[in-house]
Amino acid sequence: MHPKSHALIVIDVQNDFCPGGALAVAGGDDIVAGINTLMDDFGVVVLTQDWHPVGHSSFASSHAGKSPLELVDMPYGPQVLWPDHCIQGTTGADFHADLRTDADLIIRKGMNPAIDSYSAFFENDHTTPTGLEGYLRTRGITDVTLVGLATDFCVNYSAVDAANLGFKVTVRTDLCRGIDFDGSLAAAIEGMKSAGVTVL
Ligand code: VGL
Ligand code: ZN
Repeated sequence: MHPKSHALIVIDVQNDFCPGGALAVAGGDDIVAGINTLMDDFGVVVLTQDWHPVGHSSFASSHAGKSPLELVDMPYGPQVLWPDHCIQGTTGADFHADLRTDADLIIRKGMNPAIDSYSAFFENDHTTPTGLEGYLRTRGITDVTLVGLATDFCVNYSAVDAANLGFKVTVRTDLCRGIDFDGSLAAAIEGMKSAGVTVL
């Protein structure tokens, strides 16, 4: 059992990121049982849920002539375009049916139509907070362990933001799965390590 000051953050274990989903990550469902077991070791568990409105600006379908995995320039910088995924209220946005949801907090992100939000802490403008930092600090959390989907996007951005905010961060890569588009997985591992994240 970890001390009460150490929280588990489970990133986006949702149907659309699992095999058969709109933005399926290979083996995304393989990690569910291990995450459920790991929850027993933590006094504070947070789940995140990617939760986009219809027509979200991160969807290729919202940009004429663009396909998924193409880049567009947004006011906050380059943005990868994705297939429509995790639309609010759809089955694709639901947590994997086997995932334990008896968590302390479920935080939703990606609701702003104009800004994507990979990180559980900030939208992709790196400025607009989700409120998770305040929640963790007021609960006395100093350490966080991250698991979930996808290693190279939402887990990566969340881990780096947490480290930059001063939390002691561990990523359990055995309980994560990546998209690995154009070398993104290796780059993410390097980026997390340089930010001071312990990558296991
Ligand atoms: C994610 C791409 C788009 C993720 C979310 O959870 O890693 N990736 N939206
Ligand atoms: Zn998304």
